[in-house]
Amino acid sequence: MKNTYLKKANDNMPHIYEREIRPDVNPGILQKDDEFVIDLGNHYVGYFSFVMNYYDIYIDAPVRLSIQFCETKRELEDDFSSYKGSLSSSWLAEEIVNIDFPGEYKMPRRYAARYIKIKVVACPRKLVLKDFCFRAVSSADTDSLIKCDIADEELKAIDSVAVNTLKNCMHRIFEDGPKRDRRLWIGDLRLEAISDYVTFNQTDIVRRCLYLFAAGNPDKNGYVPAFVYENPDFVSGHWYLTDYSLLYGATVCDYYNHTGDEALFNELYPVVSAQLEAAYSSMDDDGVVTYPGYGDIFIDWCEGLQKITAFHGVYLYVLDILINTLKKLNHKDVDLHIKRYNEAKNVALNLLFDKDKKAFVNSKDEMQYSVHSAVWMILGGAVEGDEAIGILSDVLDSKDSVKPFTPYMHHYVVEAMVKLGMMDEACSYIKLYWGSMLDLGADTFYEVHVPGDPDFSPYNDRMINSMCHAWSCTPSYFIRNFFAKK
Ligand code: RAM
Repeated sequence: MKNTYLKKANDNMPHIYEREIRPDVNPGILQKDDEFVIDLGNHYVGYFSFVMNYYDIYIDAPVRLSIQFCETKRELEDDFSSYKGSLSSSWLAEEIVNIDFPGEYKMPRRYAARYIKIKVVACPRKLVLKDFCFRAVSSADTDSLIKCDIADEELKAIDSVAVNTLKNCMHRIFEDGPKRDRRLWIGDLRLEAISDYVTFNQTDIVRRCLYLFAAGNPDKNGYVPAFVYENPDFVSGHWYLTDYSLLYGATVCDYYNHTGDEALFNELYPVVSAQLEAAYSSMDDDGVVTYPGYGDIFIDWCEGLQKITAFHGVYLYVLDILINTLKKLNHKDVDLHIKRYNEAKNVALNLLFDKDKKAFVNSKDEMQYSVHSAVWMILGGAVEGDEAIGILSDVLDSKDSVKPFTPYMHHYVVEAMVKLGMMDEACSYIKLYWGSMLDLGADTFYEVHVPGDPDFSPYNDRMINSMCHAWSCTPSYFIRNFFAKK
């Protein structure tokens, strides 16, 4: 089966489009210690080349350059040697290149950058660097971008940065970030896929990604891995994030609901149902979906976040989406899933919800009050209507609640608002949150963004943050579905 999935994944390999960016820059005659910056004019992902020549006297030793690729202007000031983060410093895009002869020099690796800082580290003579070329690559066909009539200028600007973010994360797969980690994660895939449907509408890449996870090695509960690698060859990920595994099911349903491709749904349904089965079998004695004793739950990158309630909400949410999809297909398993949904919803209301406080605060989550719990319970349909609006508004307004950190979690806040019909609030939230990245000059939306705390990083060093990140591209999903003229 694994080989069949892999073969089908490869049958859906997207075409890679290329475009040459030739920045107009003339750094003049260069000598040791000179440095200059190339501005590509926008954020791109691709390959860099240039021509090196001597100025008057032939070089009689190699030329050594330091070349730093920066996604944002702020990174131009970064000294990578001071990096102290928890992820490998090898992600930091800085190269020392030694060039033996005059002529064209093509850098072999792919980079994500708007700015390129070049410093002459060592050279025997005066030299000239010219004909800079950045060969930008993406599997997004920009000619097929769906046109969209957005009257509101602010939303229009946000949509355009969101589209750029998605485009620069589209390659052989939906990468999470072209700078880092460059792999396929379920949580990112889902948000990229729903944004793709209203922008480039390229479904081959979605199919490819769905097959790749189906080919992954499940853990002993049946959960698919949180990520996979596929370049040059497929390797199943070694980390299991159980909320992500469940969201694989939502991604398959979204795909079917968008394309009507019943054959693919039926082919992947066993994998989807295995995720729900895994959650069902890992319930605690109270019927709350919980940690399986190994693996992990993601939800958000917040220090100290308690995740049981939110995870139970994810379970309800995915069951709900699955039930609606199976109903369309008159599928034999509808009743089973409805029964499990109702049981899990009752547990949520009886055990995870404090009726007096009107809040999802409970001992399973050490009485922690978080936006995450409320949002996922609302998305899961545990509470509805005015009651849900009150719960969400209170937790967002409270100075004591744990707030979302990543654009990924902010997406689900907006999704909850939309579900509850809070359209003005959803629109303001998008403008406030994603708009505040535009205020910082963003060409693409960031992996993490905490307004007022520009140095925040889940990895203890801002320099490693990815500044073009898949899970941040969803304003296009909201704007094009709910705020643009149809
Ligand atoms: C980070 C990346 C990725 C995300 C995981 C859980 O490593 O930002 O996009 O899905 O976290």
